[in-house]
Amino acid sequence: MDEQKKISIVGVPMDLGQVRRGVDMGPSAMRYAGLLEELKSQGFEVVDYGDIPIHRSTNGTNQEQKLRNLQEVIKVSEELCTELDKAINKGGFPLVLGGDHSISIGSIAGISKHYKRLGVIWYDAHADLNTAETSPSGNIHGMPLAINLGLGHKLLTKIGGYIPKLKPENIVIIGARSIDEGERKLIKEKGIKVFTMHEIDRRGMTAVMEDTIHYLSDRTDGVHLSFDLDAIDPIYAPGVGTPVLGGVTYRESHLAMEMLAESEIVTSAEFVEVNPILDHKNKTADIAIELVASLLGKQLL
Ligand code: 4U7
Ligand code: MN
Ligand code: MN
Ligand code: MN
Repeated sequence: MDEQKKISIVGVPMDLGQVRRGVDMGPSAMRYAGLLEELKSQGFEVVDYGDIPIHRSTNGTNQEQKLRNLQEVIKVSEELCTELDKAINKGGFPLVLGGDHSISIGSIAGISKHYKRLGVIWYDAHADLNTAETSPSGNIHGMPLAINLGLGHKLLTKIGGYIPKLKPENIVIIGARSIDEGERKLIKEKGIKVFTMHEIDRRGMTAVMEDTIHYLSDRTDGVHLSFDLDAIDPIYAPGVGTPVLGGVTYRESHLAMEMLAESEIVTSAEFVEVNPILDHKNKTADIAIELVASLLGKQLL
């Protein structure tokens, strides 16, 4: 990384993309875990833009329907999109703190304006490729990747004023182990590259990351890392809303971040789904901070 590289932090205390309270405290938990201090000690200039305001209506809209809290999610997404667009214009590496994964509708809308062929690494136990039609839950945090592909409710896909934000061939999903029927269909239909836990077990994280880096650097002009902490096994990262057994280990995740740092392909990142209420002594936020540090070039020696 360049000397005195600037990191631009934006928090999104969003919990309306799902039903478990607590993930709105994710940005506080990561700041409390020492994010700014860590980055400064690594020699970065850090600008913290604070948190995007979350607008809550008394009961939430569309509560019983297929897109829970739709109006609230739209509003936050538009604001996050604008804020990130401005932050990128001022220079600096955008680092977004979630909040549930619905925030990536707004973050990728703001970021992909700046790239012709934005690539995305979706590091997650889930594929987040549902639409209202396929979703078993109606929770928007299970839909952001589909929305960024232009699939789903028009009010969500058109955030930022353009559709789509991503091309299916510029996406790599890593760590998936809970994929719904509709998502499986979409992955096959669109030819989306997925390294499930099976590939990680079989070939190892080194090979998976080598392939990912090679694949994306050939075809993209920037890469956004969307890191859902539930990709990591709940033994290490229990503070997430939708834990799934059999995840990526702590060390494998560090290795993945270190290889990304070395490759220098990542141009923005977000860390989402940290839920301090479900956590033990803030350890999931601690892990997130350590992973940010590795991603930004921290080495053991
Ligand atoms: B996360 C789920 F059905 N697929 O759509 C859904 F399993 O951002 C879970 O990855 C989504 O944490 C998880 O509700 C969304 C479910
Ligand atoms: Mn997710
Ligand atoms: Mn997930
Ligand atoms: Mn989750």
